Amino acid sequence: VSNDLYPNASTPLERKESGVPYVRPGLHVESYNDFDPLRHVIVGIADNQHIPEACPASNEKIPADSPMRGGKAGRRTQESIDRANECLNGFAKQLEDRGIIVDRPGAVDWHQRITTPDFTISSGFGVMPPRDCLLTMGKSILMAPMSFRSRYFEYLAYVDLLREYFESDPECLIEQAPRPRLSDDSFRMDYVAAYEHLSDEETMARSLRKEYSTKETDILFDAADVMRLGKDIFVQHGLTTNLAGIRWIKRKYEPQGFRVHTLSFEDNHPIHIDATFCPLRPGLMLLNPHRPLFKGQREIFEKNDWQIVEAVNPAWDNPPPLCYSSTWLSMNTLILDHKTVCVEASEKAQQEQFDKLGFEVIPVDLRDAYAFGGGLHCATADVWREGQCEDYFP
Ligand code: ABU
Repeated sequence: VSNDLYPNASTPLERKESGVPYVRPGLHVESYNDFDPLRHVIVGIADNQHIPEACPASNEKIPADSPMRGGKAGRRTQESIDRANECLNGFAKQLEDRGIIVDRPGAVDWHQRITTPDFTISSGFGVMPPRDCLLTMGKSILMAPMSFRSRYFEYLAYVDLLREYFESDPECLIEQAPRPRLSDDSFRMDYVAAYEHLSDEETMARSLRKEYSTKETDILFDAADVMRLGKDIFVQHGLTTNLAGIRWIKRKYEPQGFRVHTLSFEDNHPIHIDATFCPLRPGLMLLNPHRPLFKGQREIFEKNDWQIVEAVNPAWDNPPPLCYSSTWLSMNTLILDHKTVCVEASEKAQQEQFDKLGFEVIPVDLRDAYAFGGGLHCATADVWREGQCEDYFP
């Protein structure tokens, strides 16, 4: 892959040429939540990003009137890639200036058509956002079985980095969830065909009945549907995570002492929990007021004296052009420790809310990278946070 296409990617050539995975003394992999002191993180890159053709899973997420649904497939403009990288690199620098180690994903040629025995699609997606692909659970990092066909090979961008982590930290384990097939049998194709003609009320009714394009044929989840709170893991059932995925997470992690809970929200496009219900520090959650929790699902938090506060409205009425996410990326923040939070620079009301909640707020210019896969939490994946696996819900 040409380095010119991936100026921000990691894995310098000399590491590869030596043929020996690079060992980084002192490197540590461990994280149990999203709020303990952050020491090491991966930040995504926008290099060579494409808008793939819509696929059965992405179709449900792309707004009916969006140009991404049809004609816009292809490489994003160089101008937009450069601007997104300016934002992502600035964010990485702000983290490094605070002593946090930052890694970037590696280069994979996303321009190529992807073909497996089960499907074919115009291109890959890119290497934003790492949060969807990588699930750091304690001392292991798991590559998630994602449902968008364009993201089938996204894990390749992390293989070299993860190999380094494995060689550098003798306790680190690298894992891969079962690979899905993503054939037409994996999806309700009638639903896919009908989707763009459905009203918001109809999509909401389907969502409340838990009917999504994804069937239960494959084991599917995005790592960003998983919220880690020490011994408790909360997983959102929705567009990108099916019940088989949640059962797999249960069977994998419960024998290790974790407790896995399913969460559902009144949301007509439930995708990724990190703009819906976000842990801020022990005892405090931020809830999207437009996506209330299903009845009975607040109890575990309230019984354990956790406060749930509603997020203030986003600053913007619409997401930026060619963006897959909603305006609620306003609450998609990166917490650096129990008192410090990175918030998008234009989200003044969200910054004020954090200020009142007792946080030092670090504004980060990231809106022009939103279209590449999300906000500050989406754009990152934990490698190491200090702290242990606490029991917050005894
Ligand atoms: N990846 C987070 C997107 C959530 C949202 O669109 O609200």
